[in-house]
Amino acid sequence: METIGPDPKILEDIQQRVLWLATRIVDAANHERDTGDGVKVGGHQASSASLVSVMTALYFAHLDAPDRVSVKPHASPVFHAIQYLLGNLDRSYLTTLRAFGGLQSYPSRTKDPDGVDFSTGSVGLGAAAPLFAAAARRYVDAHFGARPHSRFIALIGDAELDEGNIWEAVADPATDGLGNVLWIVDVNRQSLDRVVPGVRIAQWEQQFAGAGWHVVEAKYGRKLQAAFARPGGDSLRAWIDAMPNEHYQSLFGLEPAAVRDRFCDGAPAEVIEFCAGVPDDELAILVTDLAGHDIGALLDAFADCDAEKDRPSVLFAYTIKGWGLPIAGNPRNHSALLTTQQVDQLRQQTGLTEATEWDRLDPMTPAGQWAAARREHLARPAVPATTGAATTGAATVAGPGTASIAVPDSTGLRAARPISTQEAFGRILVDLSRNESVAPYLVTTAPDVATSTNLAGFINRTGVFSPEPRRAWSEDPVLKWAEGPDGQHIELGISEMNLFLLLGQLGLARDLSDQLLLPVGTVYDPFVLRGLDAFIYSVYSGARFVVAGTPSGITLAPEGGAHQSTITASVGLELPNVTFIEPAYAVALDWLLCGALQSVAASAGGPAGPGLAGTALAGTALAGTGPAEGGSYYFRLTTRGIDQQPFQAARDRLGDAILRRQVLAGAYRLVDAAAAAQEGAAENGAPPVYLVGTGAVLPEVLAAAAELADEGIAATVVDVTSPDRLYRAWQRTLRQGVRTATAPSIPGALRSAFPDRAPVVTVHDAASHTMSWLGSALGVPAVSLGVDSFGQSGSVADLYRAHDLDSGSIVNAALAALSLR
Ligand SMILES: Cc1ncc(C[n+]2csc(CCOP(=O)(O)OP(=O)(O)O)c2C)c(N)n1
Ligand SMILES: [Mg+2]
Repeated sequence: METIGPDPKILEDIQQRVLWLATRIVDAANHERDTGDGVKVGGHQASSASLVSVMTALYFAHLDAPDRVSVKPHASPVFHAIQYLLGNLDRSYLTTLRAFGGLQSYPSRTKDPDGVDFSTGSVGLGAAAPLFAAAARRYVDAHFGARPHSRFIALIGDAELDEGNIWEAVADPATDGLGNVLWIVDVNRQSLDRVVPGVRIAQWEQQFAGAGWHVVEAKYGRKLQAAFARPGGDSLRAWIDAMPNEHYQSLFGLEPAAVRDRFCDGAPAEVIEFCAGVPDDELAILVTDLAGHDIGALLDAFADCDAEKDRPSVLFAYTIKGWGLPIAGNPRNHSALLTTQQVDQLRQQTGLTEATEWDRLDPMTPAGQWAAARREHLARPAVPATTGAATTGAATVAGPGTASIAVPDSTGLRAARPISTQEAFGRILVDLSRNESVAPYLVTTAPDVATSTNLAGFINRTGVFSPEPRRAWSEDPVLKWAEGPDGQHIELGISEMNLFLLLGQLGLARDLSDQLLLPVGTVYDPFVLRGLDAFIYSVYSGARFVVAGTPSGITLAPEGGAHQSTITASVGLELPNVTFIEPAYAVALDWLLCGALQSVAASAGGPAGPGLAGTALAGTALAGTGPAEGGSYYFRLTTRGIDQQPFQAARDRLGDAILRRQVLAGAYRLVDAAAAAQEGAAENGAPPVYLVGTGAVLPEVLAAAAELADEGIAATVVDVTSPDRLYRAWQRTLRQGVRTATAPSIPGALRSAFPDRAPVVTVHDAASHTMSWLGSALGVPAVSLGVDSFGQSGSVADLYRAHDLDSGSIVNAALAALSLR
C-alpha cells in the first residue's frame, strides 16, 4: 500500500492551500454569517495552523485507507479543508463551520459529514481513543482473524498531556505493545492561557519511555540542522535547547530586525558571533525553523515510528501555533482571529482571488493531480448496510464480520431463593457464555473489579484476553485466571476512564475493525462518576455497549459513604444515547439484559459511523425499547439478595408475555390493589395510593403496602425497572404536544402501570430527584423518598431508617401524599 512520495514542492503547495482553507473556514464563520444573537462564533486559526504541515504530510503522503486518525479538537478546520481537497466534502459545507447542521466545531463521528474516525473535544479523551481502538483491533484480530493492517494515529495538543487520563491509558497493560499506534504531539509550547514550561516536555518524554513507548522528536527543521553542522553550530543548538519556552515564543511576531536582539539576549559570545554572520531576514527564519513544519523531516519521523513494530510510538513534533499567520507564536493567539485585511493578504500570498478562493486544487497542476491520486489511495470500501433485526424473539442479525448474533429473549434464569441483581447478572452472563450464537461476540472488561462484580463465572468459562498465552501460577478453584489470545475478558488496572474508553472502542469495533462485538463492562457504581467524561465521550461517539454499575447506593451499607452512590441514577437517566435500567428482580434483569444485548447486536442493521444524523442514534430520537432504541445501556445493580416470590406472583397474575412487555417498557404493577380487592383483601377497588419502588428497596415498599392494607388503605406497588424509559416515554408525548400545540396524552407505559388517578410515593436508593417528576407526569400529588445526603457505614436497616427508606417512613409518606390530594 506504500505510495511513492511526491515532489516536496507539491506538498508545500498543498499545505499552503490547506492553511488558507482552514483559516478561511473560520474567517467565514465569524465574518460572513449573521447569527442574529450577538454570540461570538469563534474557531481556532492558530491551533489549526500549528498542525497544517503534520496533517498535510499525513493525509497527502503517509496514510493508507485502513488507517484511523484522531484529530485534536481545535484542528477540525484543517481536517475539513483536507477532506475538501480530497473531494470528500461538498464545497457548500466550507462556510458552515459552527452553524446548525454544518461542520461541527470539533470533529464529530456522528455529526460531521466527511468521515471523522474519532470524535474529539474534551482534551485527552480523543487522544487516548485510538490507543483503545488499537487494543480493540488486537482483540478482534485474535478472535475473528486478522483485518487489513491499520495504523491508529492521534494528533494531540501538547497541553492535552496534562490530562490524567492520558497517563492512565499509557500505563495500562491492556495497551502494551501496540506497535500500530502513533501519537503525534503538536509541540507548539502553548496551551490556552500560557506558554508551556519546557521542563514539562522532557518529563513527558521520560514518562512515555518509562511506559515502554518508542519516543521520537521532530524538533529542528533542515535549515537549523544545517546551521548546527557549521562551525559554532553546536553552541547555537545548546543555546536554543537551554532557552526557556517563554523566551523562545517571544521571538514570534517580532520584526526581523528585532529578532536578533531578543534571540541573543543573555546568549554566550559564540552564539552572538554565529548570528552576526546571518542577515536579519534569514536569522528570523532560521531560528524559528522547526521540524513540525518541515514535511520531509516529518515523513522521516513517521517512517521511523512505523519501523517500530512491537510498541507504540510517540512523536514530539515541534511546531508554531499560528504558523504562517500574523498571529504566529503570540501567547494570546488561542482564540485570536485574523482581521479581514490579514485574510486578504493571506489569500493573495496563496495566489488566490475572491473568485477562486474556495476552489479545489487545479486538476491540471501537479498538486491537483496528486490530490486526486491520494483520494483514490485513501478511499474506503463502503460498509454494507444490512437489515433483518427482529424486535421480538431471538434477534438474528447479520452484519459485517458477523455471521449472526441471535440473542435470546431470556436465559431462562430461575431464582427460587433470595438473590441480588448482581448475582443474577453474573449467572446470566455465564448462561450466555454457553450460548453458541452469542458467546463468541461477548467481551467483558472491568477496572480491577471483575471478581467483586460477579464476572468470575464468565471469566472461568472464557478466560482472560492476552495477546500471548500466559502460564497461570495460581490454582484457585474459584477463579481460573487463564490468560491467552482466546480469552474474552479484558482486565484493566484501576482506571474508570480506561474502562469507558475501552468500552467505547469495543462498542465501535464494527466501524473501526469490521467486527460487531457485544461489550459488557462492570464498575463499582460510585466510580461511574470517575469515568463519566469518558462515558459521555464514548456514547457521544455512537459506541454501543452495556455497563453495570454494581454494587450501588447506600444498600452496600457497611462499605460506607465513600462507596455509596447517590447521583448515578440521575446521570443514567439524563445521559443521551444511554438507557438507564435498575431492576429489582432476577428474572426482570434477565429479560432486560437480553433485550439490551439484542439491541446492541442489532446495530449491524444500520450505520454506526458518519452520517448518523437522522438514524435512531441521533440526538433525542432514542425511542421505545428493544433493538430500535440505539445507544448504550447502564444497569445499576446491588448485592442485596431479595425475596423473588413477589415477582413470581406478578408473573402468575399477568403471564410472561404481558409482564415482560411492561418490564421492558419501564414499569409494572408488582402488587395490584384492585386485584387484591377482588380477592377481598381491601374494601375498595380503586387504589388510594401508589407506592413506586426502584431497585433494592422493593422489600420495604412491599412491607409498607402491607402495613397500609392493615390500616385499610389500598396501596398498589409499582416496580419501576427503568426510570429512564418511563421518563422518555412521558417526555416524548409532552414534546409531541408542545410541537403540535395539542394536549399531550399520558404515554402507554405510564397508563398501564398507573391506570387510576391516585397520589404517588416514589422510593429509590438514589437521589430523590430521579423519580420526583412522576407526580407531574401523572398529574397527582407526589412524595419522593431517596438519598439526598452522604451515607455512612451501618446495616441496610440502619441506613434505610436514616434516609427514610424504611417501611415506616414509606407509610408516613403515603399518608402525606394522601393529605396533599
Ligand atoms: C477537558 C477539557 N478541558 C478544557 C478544555 C478547554 N481547552 C480547549 S483547548 C485548551 C488548551 C489546549 O492546548 P493544547 O492542547 O496545547 O492545544 P493547542 O495549543 O494545539 O491549541 C483548553 C484548556 C477542553 N477542551 N477540554
Ligand atoms: Mg499547545
